[in-house]
Amino acid sequence: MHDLAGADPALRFSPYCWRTRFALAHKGLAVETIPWRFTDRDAIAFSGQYRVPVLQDDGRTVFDSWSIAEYLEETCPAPTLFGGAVGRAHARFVNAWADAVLVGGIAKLIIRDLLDIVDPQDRAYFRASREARFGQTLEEIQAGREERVLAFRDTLTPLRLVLRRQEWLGGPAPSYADHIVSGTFMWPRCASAFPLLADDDPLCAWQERMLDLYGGLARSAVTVLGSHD
Ligand SMILES: N[C@@H](CCC(=O)N[C@@H](CS)C(=O)NCC(=O)O)C(=O)O
Repeated sequence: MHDLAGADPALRFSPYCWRTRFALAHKGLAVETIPWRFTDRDAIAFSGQYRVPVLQDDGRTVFDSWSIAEYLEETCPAPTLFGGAVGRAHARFVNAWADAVLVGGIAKLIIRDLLDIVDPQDRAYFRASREARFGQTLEEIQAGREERVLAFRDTLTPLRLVLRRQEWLGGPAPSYADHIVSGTFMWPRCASAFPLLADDDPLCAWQERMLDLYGGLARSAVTVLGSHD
């Protein structure tokens, strides 16, 4: 699997690659991750597009974290990621919500921090592509985050309401819905020192449970603050 890495090849911070890492671990599948940088376009040209994750399995190439989750569910049905067709449909909503609300919200809080951890070969591309997308400099986008983070935290209320009633978004056991949201939170956890959640946020308990899953896969991830172990 090609996996986005920073200047430190051990620093893996893509929200989409983390969704796939969790999904593979859920299935009990071992994976070799290949560090990839934004400007390593040639390295994944075989997939016909230029975004990671890209999974190669048994001669097949699958890209896009959602498509990879569906591929894994098809090729390796148990333990299930979705819990059936209805669960898959609901997870599709969670995926869309995470991409639109969560990724967008987090980006505006940490985007300048990302410049400090991307590989030097990626810096000019990262700044130019993101500034073109947002129509502002990275510094302008991130400015005022100490106040703005409060409104971001409000957007997480649906998660708190669900997790007040059940241990996982998947109900009694983690499902791909948990991987989507937790994978997205791995992005700021690994790439930025900015505290996204307040210490007393009830979401922290769920996040701690996610960090412990799969032999502490996420807890042992390298972050800008070093290993959290
Ligand atoms: N919808 C895709 C999005 C993948 C994506 O945007 N990946 C980012 C890394 S987090 C990427 O490869 N970006 C390439 C670029 O910005 O040039 C998925 O779910 O996998």
